[in-house]
Amino acid sequence: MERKWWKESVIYQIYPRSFMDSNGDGIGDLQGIISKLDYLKELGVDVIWLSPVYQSPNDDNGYDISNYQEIMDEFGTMEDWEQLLDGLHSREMKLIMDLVVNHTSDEHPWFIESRSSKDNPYRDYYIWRSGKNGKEPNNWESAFSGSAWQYDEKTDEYYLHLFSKKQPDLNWENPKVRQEVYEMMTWWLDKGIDGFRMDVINFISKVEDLPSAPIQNPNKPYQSGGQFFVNGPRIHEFLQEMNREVLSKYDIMTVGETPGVTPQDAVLYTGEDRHELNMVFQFELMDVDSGPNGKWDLKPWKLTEIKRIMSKWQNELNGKGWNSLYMNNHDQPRMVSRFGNDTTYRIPSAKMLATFLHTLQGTPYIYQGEEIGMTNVRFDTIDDYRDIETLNMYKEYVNERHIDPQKVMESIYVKGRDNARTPMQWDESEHAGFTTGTPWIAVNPNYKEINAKKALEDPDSIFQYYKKLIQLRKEHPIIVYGDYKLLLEDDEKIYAYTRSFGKQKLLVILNFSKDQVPFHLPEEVQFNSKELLISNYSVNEAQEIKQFSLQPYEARVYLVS
Ligand code: TEU
Ligand code: CA
Repeated sequence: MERKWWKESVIYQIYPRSFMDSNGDGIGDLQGIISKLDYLKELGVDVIWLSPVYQSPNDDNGYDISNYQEIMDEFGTMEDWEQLLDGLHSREMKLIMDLVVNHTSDEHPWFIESRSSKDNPYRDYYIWRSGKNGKEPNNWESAFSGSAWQYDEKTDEYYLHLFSKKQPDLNWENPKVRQEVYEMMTWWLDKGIDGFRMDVINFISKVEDLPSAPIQNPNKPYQSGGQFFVNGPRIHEFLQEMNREVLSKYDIMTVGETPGVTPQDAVLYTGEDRHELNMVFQFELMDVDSGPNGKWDLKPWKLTEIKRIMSKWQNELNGKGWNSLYMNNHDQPRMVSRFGNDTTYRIPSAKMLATFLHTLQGTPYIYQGEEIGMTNVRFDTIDDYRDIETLNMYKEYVNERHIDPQKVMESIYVKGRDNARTPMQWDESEHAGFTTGTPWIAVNPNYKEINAKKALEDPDSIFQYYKKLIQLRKEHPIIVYGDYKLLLEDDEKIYAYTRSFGKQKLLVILNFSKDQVPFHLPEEVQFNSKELLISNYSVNEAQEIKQFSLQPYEARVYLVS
């Protein structure tokens, strides 16, 4: 397998609106990020993935772009952006930008032109259809509730929006759209960025005649049309064209956000001979605690299910593609609350989960605040929430489907995206040092106990543990490239696996439970010598490990030979 810098990197995602506010308007900004570059360098991350900072009306907090080549006013100026890029490069860190080209904002000049008349040259930059018997062109639902179609009076047609009404889908069948996107990408790459994270990039190719979906969920007026646009008919053709026209000309990395992707698809997206992308974000792990009616339909996860999913991805991409490794981002609840324990065992469980993500084969992603064990939030009322996905769902479930508001709030507490969007907790001063003004969304009340300042001062903090994991990845190629093999497949509390690389073997033992559990080393794992690389409890290194008792959420990594 070829060695690549993006395989050996650790990537840190910044959601700029919530990272650091430098001018007291309560909204994070580029100068705020610049003031924290030494913090990021201290952590030891290699690449920063910056969520969108382009001009946007912020209907979906920047994922609705009205100008791809201007910086959002609230975030600062293009000069600030240049200063950020220089600040990263001078610290030997790289920058990848968020590419959102499945849709634009409805305030983008292209859409303003497109909606102005049926024969406008930009009409076919978007997906317009006449209604059927006074209704939408088909029964697809939007990810943000309601129909995926919006009626536009002026030309008596509907336009498609898989997300909010203010996020009209671009028509990738139109070669002019593709050309415009490639020119914009080239413009950013020529400014010196180091790659892209590509927003729902596997949605851009839709089945030509946009057929209605079969009724899967009878108690919903609209149905998921996913089978007609997830990994659509021309997706590989489009990505290979994008690679040929743009990506192949630079030493960069790309990661596709691909809901609904399988490992078989991922081999097609990330195989080095495919000339498409370097890696993708899979969603099987993120769906492990969703019931049949989607993410808000809460279901407890099972460790054996997590093992099945992650082992499949480790094994099927080994030598054929490349994994991204994440449990957190701006769309997901906080991992220590979801997969660990955010009360009694917050610190050991956060370290255990970090050990999991950073000892698998693939590129690990850290989402802002994960490195200090930030947790989910429970605001008292829906009025404290900001995310369009949450607010639209609340209206649909409570006002239209008359579901008990408290039950809906419980789903929001567990799965809402604002769990990840409360301001980064820097110190114990007011608003956690994020802003001197009023934050756009309230700070999690636990900031006095959980903040970066405390983490930097505490040698046993989650931050220091992440720093050590990142360092280990640099020192031991086996962690990046070693072959994965699952152990104890049926154990519902212990997740153990080995990584093999030449004569070396890594043994990873993780207790995913709050119980003290006996561990028995499987016969198949034979070795003469062992070296403890990292653990989240103090361990007597001379201790025999053929069988011993694991503490709650205990993690151990041994290098054996
Ligand atoms: O997310 C795409 C996506 O699938 C989300 O709908 C996600 O699965 C869902 O929110 C989980 O609850 C991308 C961006 O990451 C997200 O922030 C945007 O809202 C969305 O695309 C539209 O751009
Ligand atoms: Ca600001």
